[in-house]
Amino acid sequence: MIKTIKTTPYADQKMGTAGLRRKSKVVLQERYFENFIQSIFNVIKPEGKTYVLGGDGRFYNDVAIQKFIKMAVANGVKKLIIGQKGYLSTPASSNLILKMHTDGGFVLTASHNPGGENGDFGIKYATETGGQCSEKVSNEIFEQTKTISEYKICDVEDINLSQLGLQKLENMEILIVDPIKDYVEMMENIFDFALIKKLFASGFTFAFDAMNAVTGPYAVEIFENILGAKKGSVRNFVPMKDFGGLHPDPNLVYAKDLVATMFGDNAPDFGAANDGDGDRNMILGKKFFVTPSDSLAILTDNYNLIPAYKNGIYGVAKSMATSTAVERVAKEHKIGYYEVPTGWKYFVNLMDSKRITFCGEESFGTGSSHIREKDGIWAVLFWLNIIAATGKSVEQITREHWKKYGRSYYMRFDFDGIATDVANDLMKNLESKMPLLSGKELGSFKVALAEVFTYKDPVDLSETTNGMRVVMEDGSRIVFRLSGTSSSGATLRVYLEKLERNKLDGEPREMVQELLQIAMEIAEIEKRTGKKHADIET
Ligand code: G16
Repeated sequence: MIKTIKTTPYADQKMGTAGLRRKSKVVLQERYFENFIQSIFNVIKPEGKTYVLGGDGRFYNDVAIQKFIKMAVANGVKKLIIGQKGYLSTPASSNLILKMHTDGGFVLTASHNPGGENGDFGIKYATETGGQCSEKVSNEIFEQTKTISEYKICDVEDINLSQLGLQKLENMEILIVDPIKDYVEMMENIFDFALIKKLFASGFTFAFDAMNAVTGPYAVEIFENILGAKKGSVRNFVPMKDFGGLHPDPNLVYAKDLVATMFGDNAPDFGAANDGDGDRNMILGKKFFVTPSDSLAILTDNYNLIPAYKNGIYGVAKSMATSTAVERVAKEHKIGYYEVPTGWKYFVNLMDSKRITFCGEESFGTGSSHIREKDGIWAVLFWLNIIAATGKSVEQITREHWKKYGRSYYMRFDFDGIATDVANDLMKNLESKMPLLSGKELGSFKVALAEVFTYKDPVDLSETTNGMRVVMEDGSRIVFRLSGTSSSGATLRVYLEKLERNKLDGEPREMVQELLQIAMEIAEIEKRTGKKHADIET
């Protein structure tokens, strides 16, 4: 039976860089989840449409997914395609949206943010493109959340999400699918699995940390069962509601155990980690870390080693904050090159219009037009394919790359938990200084360009401003941005890039120290936030 329930709005349901992300306790408030889903439905008019649905298994996924199903049927959805037991990684969901030609999809995840009752919960909404909705649509949804007065829900028993196959709920079809099968097939069609199998058969050692999140089952199937990596190569492979207490963000700070393995005695040849919903990746060699910016540049430089790309790629794009390493590769290969605001959604039009094939971000996201999301396992397979084809180690590949293209020493400094008004004032102040910085000498640098970054999408011509950049004459850069994925308060991100053509063996922290000092001063970080140091350095 369909019920219409009266509700009152919540004021804080504006989507950030990737959907809505809030503390679990906020989402647990009565009607909070329902209000948000109904607001989306009011905008996208789901009657007679088909959607993909899944989640990363975090706390509240099981409750929220049942609510979603009952609201979908009450709102006239024709069909839901759901990952078995409610699991789907973000890339697997994007693949299903495209492969099954659905009208869009929903992933219940707060991505790399921690989970559990005291962690975060979130909702990513993708359109029929397989990528997240545009800013225009997310603004329309936000407007709905401000005035919502009722939502529709069907009063029925919970649905059995374990049983594969088709079932019917009132007039809606529910297809429960294996969350892994289609994803594996896609990967087999991109990479040279036979060659990677040979690599593992030759004794190549590997460690993959799924961080107790959704990629565990995908990674066990692909790396151990199909490609033959030694059993036990994949760790933390059982998805848990609170990720076993881990912060499922694959970087040097949060993937501590893996980093210890890779920098310890008897380190495996290759190490990698993925995040909560499987779209981010970190790449490590024996006692060696590859920055996501370098990883994007190296993958792009080696596209011809991969079966799916060997006949050529359209071009490549990066978020503005990502280092310029890939720009040099694009120039060398004479392929298209684009710089977009932070947020994977800005790559979608470039992929759909065949301007780019690859894209990536400093925040551990790399991907291609095989789907419209970043893809953690794809990046790992790409590296394995390069290693299998060249016989070179991660370190060797990266060092040879620096030798050819120069090295962008790159680090990100995060200042967390700043009061929102303090962070906004800091950015406003910085913005007013931008025009005054051009041509100025700052320490040993001379500023070539200082500006608010504005992007005009070449397809829909929409304009977005996001962050500020100070570019030095030698190519080094300082970028300032506020995070769009914090679940409370504000996080100031300061991205530093020191370009070196000859000094290739420096310590990244030392190499960016002067830029850090300059950034702290021009943004008045200590004076405004009371923070002498960043909370997180990656
Ligand atoms: C999301 C987006 C990414 C983006 C990141 C930025 O990542 O999907 O495209 O780079 O947010 O985060 P912030 O605004 O905090 O710097 P994810 O992995 O959380 O979906």
